[in-house]
Amino acid sequence: MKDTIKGFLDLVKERNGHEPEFLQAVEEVAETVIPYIVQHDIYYGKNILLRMVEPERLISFRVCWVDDSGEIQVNRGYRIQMNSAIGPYKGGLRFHPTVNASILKFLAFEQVFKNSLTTLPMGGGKGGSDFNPKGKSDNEIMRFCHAFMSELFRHIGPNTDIPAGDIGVGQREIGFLFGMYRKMRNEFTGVLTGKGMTWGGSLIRPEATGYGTVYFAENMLKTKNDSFEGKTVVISGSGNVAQYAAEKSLQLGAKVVTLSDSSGYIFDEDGIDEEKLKFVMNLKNEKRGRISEYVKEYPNARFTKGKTPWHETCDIALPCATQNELHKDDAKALLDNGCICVSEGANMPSTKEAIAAFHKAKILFAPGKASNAGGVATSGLEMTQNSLRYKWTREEVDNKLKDIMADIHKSCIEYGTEEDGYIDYVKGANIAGFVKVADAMLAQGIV
Ligand code: NDP
Ligand code: 2IT
Repeated sequence: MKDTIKGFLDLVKERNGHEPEFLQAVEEVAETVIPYIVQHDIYYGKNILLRMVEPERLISFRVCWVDDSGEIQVNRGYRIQMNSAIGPYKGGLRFHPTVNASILKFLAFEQVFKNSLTTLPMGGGKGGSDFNPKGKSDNEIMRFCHAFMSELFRHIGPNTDIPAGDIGVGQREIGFLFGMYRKMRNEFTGVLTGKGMTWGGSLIRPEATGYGTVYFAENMLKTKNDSFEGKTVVISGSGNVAQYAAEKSLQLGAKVVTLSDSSGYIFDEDGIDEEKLKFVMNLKNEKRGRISEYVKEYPNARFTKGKTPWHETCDIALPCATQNELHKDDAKALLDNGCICVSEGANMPSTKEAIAAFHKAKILFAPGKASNAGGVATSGLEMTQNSLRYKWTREEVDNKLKDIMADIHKSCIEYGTEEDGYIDYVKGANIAGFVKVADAMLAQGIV
């Protein structure tokens, strides 16, 4: 088995040797899925995984725009159309200076499995740009988004590829992107998700990723007859996912003690309650400030510069910032301090070594492709409402989200339960996600 996995990974490395994040995501899937393929004749010998690691299409384009000082700026735009066997490409857009083909291919690859897990008919894709939104004026953001969409529009559509938000892309950016798409096509369609409530957006979509991450953790805790009530929660990030993961944790009776951004983290021993969270939402979403400003408003809290929050004591950890933000020594600190549950809100936040440590200690650990799937699932529900030209209530969407997270949890149990009863959610999510896409690919032949 080891040789088969190594042979496959050697081939993938040969083709993608300069893409570390992509290789990391593929390796995790290969290690759990190849043993399953070998045991199942219908998948064996058909190079299905080899087909799945090659994007169906990789689009890279120039984005030129003029900044407020009149200077011409040039950025790189991408869309990775990874797999459309079970539905149109679906996945977010990331605007961040670190964006490159490796990061977007890892995200697109993960998205294929995640979207399959949601139970909805969505293929996988991802895109974005190395554009840095930090410090840009609203007008600069608008000009960049318009320039970006003036090329992307020819590659996407409501039945082809439906982008959404990710790091650096929220409702403001989706608005500017949607405006240019509508103008170029002269069509009002559900081509993007995460839209505003008066122009085709779905209730609960802004909350969905964070809420879903907590719903998934709730499902995991239930297997141990446990809950969020009275638990201490450590959260990284302070963007969309982190904010709503915090909100739902509070609603379920937990105490949230940290939030972070790329400059450091804040620790509030008294707990970040609803009022304090409102302050954070205003600070990050309206004022576009830094998390360190929290301690000016709440002097009992402390700010630790340049560090992540994993060495603070907690019962539950929710990494909600970015990839590879939780390393082996962080995992060790969490375990030493008694953490019993880690639910990933971000994509691939835990390194391979950190996951191995969680598995060895047999704590509850959910990989992002299962636990953060509530965001894209609710995007799927937004697409359904757009097609129906109808709008569900908050309760309707929230109940569907809860059901989807429970279904994903069930799939992980089905494919990930070990002989001793421990649930390996990584294995469960990878195999369950794989089976649906592989079956569709087999049915459709070699295309
Ligand atoms: P936002 O842009 O709203 O927030 C991102 C947060 O993470 C900010 O606090 C940001 O800090 C921090 N962050 C970003 N990059 C880094 C970095 N390199 N090091 C440390 N901190 C960093 O993004 P989202 O909340 O939407 O996304 C967060 C994560 O969740 C990502 O991994 C994304 O892929 C994933 N995700 C998002 C979904 C969604 O629906 N939005 C769905 C599923 C997953 P700073 O402001 O300093 O950059
Ligand atoms: O990583 C993700 O799942 C997202 N950024 C959300 C994608 C979407 O299409 O809603």
